[in-house]
Amino acid sequence: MHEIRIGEDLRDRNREIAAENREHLRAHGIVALNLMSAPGAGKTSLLVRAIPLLSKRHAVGVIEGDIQTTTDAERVGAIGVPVYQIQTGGVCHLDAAMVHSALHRLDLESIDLLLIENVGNLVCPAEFDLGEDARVMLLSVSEGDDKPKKYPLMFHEAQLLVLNKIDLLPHVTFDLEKARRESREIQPRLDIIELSCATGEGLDRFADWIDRFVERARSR
Ligand SMILES: Nc1nc2c(ncn2[C@@H]2O[C@H](COP(=O)(O)OP(=O)(O)OP(=O)(O)O)[C@@H](O)[C@H]2O)c(=O)[nH]1
Ligand SMILES: [Mg+2]
Repeated sequence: MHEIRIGEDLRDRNREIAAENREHLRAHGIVALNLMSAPGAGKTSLLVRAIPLLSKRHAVGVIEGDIQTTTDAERVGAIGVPVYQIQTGGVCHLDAAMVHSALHRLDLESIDLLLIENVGNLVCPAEFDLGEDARVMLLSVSEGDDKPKKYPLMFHEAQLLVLNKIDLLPHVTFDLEKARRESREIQPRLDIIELSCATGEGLDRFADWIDRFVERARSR
């Protein structure tokens, strides 16, 4: 009973800080996306491949969340966009307070699209609102087509599902149609894009989705 109350207090406090982050971002005209997936599904690879396309139309900034190391921030920073690394020190997700402190360290005047790479985990990140405008979930075909049903919350909370590593389809057992169908059973409004960060196939569709999303978010 006591433990449940602590969990609820934490989540209430997180929601309050997330609302502050959302206001803070809106005040600076920044649209924010939260990228979530299991470890290794390709979040950093997608950032590295897509940011050069996105940078033609948006001023991109990145928050990198990792349990340890700064390797992802270094990979993304090498493209030349502002990056702030959060090392959670063992915590399995980003929370709104971590993003709040990152927002105070980034130059928000020079950004209009903020991409947040969450810690690799199919469970915990879905429970923490960061103040983002939308959640983008990645599922790579090497993880198995049963994941939507096994980890429904993350699929339910996402606006866009990226099915990544489609270059591996000839080598793995993954039923794309089943993954699409079962994801939409969980979230009927889910947009789905298939792509490969290795070959670049589908990256243009991802960049177009972001353009349309940013336009809609701005006109609200
Ligand atoms: N074949 C193939 N490999 C990919 C693709 N996308 C990413 N990878 C590889 O998958 C591995 C993990 O990719 P990352 O981009 O580091 O994945 P991540 O989701 O950022 O991982 P964490 O930050 O650890 O959660 C790397 O070895 C990538 O080169 C893809 O489309 N096809
Ligand atoms: Mg990464």
